[in-house]
Amino acid sequence: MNTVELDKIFDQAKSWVLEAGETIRTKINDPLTINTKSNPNDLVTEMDKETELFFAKKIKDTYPDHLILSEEGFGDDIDSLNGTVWIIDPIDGTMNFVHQKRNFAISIGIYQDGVGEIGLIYNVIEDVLYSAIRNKGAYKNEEKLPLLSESVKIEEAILGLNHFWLCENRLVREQTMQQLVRKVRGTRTYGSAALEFAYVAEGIMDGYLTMRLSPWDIAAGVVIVNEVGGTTTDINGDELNMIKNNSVFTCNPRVQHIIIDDYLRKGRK
Ligand code: 2AM
Ligand code: CA
Ligand code: CA
Ligand code: CA
Repeated sequence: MNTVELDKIFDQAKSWVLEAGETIRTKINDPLTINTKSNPNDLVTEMDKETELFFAKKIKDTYPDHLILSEEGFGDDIDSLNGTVWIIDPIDGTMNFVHQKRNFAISIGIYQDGVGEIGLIYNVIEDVLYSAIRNKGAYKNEEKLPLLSESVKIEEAILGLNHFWLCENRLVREQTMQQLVRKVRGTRTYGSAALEFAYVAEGIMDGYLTMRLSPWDIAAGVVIVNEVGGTTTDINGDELNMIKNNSVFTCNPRVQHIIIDDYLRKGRK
């Protein structure tokens, strides 16, 4: 696909994301229909489904040969990223959407034969769109994001992670994670993987670490973080498989090796 076509798809995707966000904002105080999925804390609402359906219809009408990989079941059943694939999370941070009515995002990554070409993360309530086209830089609304700082040290880093890392888990020894939490300047937990990627891209967090995410949680974030010189792997430093679930570590490369080598690998169970 040439750059003119990609630019057109980007503009189209952006206008749909803004439209879907506007709909969500309009209905934000309406009563919610909430169901649970894999466990009582794994929530889904009618708004998650309606938003995904909105994108699926638009994409299938406009680009009948494009494929969709998405969370709520309106996408295609695909087992490869051949062709053009829209990887969609209609609401990332559903628990925040339900309980807080803020701190959630629409996340869309567009991949061409497995290569992330476009990323869009829309913080709906704040009306802030993080976006990127591969090799063209990343933006926060209309403002170009600078490359990540080259001077950040682990002692001055802010790391996004949730508290399950400090509980008994099957990946890394709790004691090692406690050492990591003490080593860095601070930690944050926002409850939306897409927003945490956006904050790493913005340089207001230096890394974000998670045990298990799906492709739609990270597809847009990977593209956007990449454009500011950030890097994303699994927690062992290995390449992600964008068609499966992965552990994920996205960060400023200046703290990547020390966190992986001295903590995540050293403490591995
Ligand atoms: P979601 O809101 O789209 O489900 C919450 O810490 C982050 O993890 C959110 O980005 C959330 O995405 C994601 N997540 C992935 N799998 C989840 C699960 N089984 N239950 C809750 N959140 C999950
Ligand atoms: Ca979910
Ligand atoms: Ca998600
Ligand atoms: Ca979701």
